[in-house]
Amino acid sequence: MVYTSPLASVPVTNAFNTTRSQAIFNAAQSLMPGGVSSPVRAFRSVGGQPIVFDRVKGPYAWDVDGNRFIDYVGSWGPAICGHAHPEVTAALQETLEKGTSFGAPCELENQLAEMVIEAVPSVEMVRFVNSGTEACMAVLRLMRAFTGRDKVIKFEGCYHGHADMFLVKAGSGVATLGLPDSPGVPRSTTSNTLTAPYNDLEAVKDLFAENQDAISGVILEPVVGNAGFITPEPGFLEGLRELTKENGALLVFDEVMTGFRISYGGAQARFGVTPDLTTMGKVIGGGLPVGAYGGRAEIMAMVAPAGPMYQAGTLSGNPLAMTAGIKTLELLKQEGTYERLEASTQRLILGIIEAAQGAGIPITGNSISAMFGFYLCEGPVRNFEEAKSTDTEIFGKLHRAMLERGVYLAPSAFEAGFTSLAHSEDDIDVTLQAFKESFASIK
Ligand code: HOZ
Repeated sequence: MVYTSPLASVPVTNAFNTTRSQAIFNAAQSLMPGGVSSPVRAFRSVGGQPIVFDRVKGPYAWDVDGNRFIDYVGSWGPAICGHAHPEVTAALQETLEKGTSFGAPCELENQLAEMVIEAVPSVEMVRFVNSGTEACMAVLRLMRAFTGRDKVIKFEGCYHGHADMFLVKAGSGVATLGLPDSPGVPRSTTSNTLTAPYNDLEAVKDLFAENQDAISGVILEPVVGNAGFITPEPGFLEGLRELTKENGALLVFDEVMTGFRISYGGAQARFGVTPDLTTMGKVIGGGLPVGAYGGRAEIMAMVAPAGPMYQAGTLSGNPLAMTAGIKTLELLKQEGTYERLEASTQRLILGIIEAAQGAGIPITGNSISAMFGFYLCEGPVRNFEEAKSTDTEIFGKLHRAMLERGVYLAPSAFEAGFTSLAHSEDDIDVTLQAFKESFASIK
């Protein structure tokens, strides 16, 4: 069967019009489940139909109808230097000439590995994979292999990809769609997954007491980005470090979102708490599919072929992904990067809060470096249960009103927002004006 574009008879227009997006998305329904390759982007929780992207550049995305949006999703995190940064694309073009995948060692892997090891305090050795999900899946096996224990503690609302053992009280799409834990995951698998509320050290203590010598470790997003945006309370990360040590268990930071975003060394460098293992993705791939896990050399020595824990991947460490990662980290390493990101993102979130308050809409929000989020409810929000108080109906209306004003927010009340070095002060001003008008229009 030959694919025929549904756009053949649809004219291109300039005003805010989504005719072409609608035609493409309608056609996608019979081709892919829900019309998408990943659930949240289907707009199910905000209503309406998704915008179908045509191209991205800097802080902007253009849809197939020719509308331009200031983008605060940034491909869900990787685009921290702005989309299609000229230095990244130039480097990619050069590498492309040499081929796309070797399935054999390449020197670029050494280069990116050295950069990651130098930057991230916990990482003495690293293994590259192809996504954050893959990194978390592998790290879980490594936790169990190293400790000889099967159980793991995760937090409600934290998302560590879609591997079986993590689909328990998970964030991201699972939270967005309000799904119960997924069918198809054997009960025998999730019986080893213990959960606690985020920011609740006592609950973790109790789990260790009830499961003595059975818990391989604790995994968490050191700053949560998959249940909206939740920051760790003072002492929480430090407390987990102590508890895991006392109980002979490993501490794992899932820095797929926060790595090279919260600071160059990730959340662990920013908060001064060093886990045993770390997972990464998004930014280190500079917009190409990459994941990585790393940690103490003694633990990483378990990974095949150095050790017996098996994990492999045909496209892992491919030259294109390594190139985009190296260039992106080089750009981020420049003087003043994180100060700039911190200041503009803070101005953004404070402006959003002011706009909501001006319209009499309850709001609580926060930002760290180039990551931000808000809930449409009274704060504080310290865990997923509290996050669920956000008014998802108003959020849906806000999302639509912002789209109409040329701003693309994550189509979910339970996903963090991402800024980039390409977002100018003018872009932030335009965004804040759009928030003001949108809040006023929906109250
Ligand atoms: N899981 C990602 C968000 N945390 C991607 C969602 C999507 O692309 O639909």
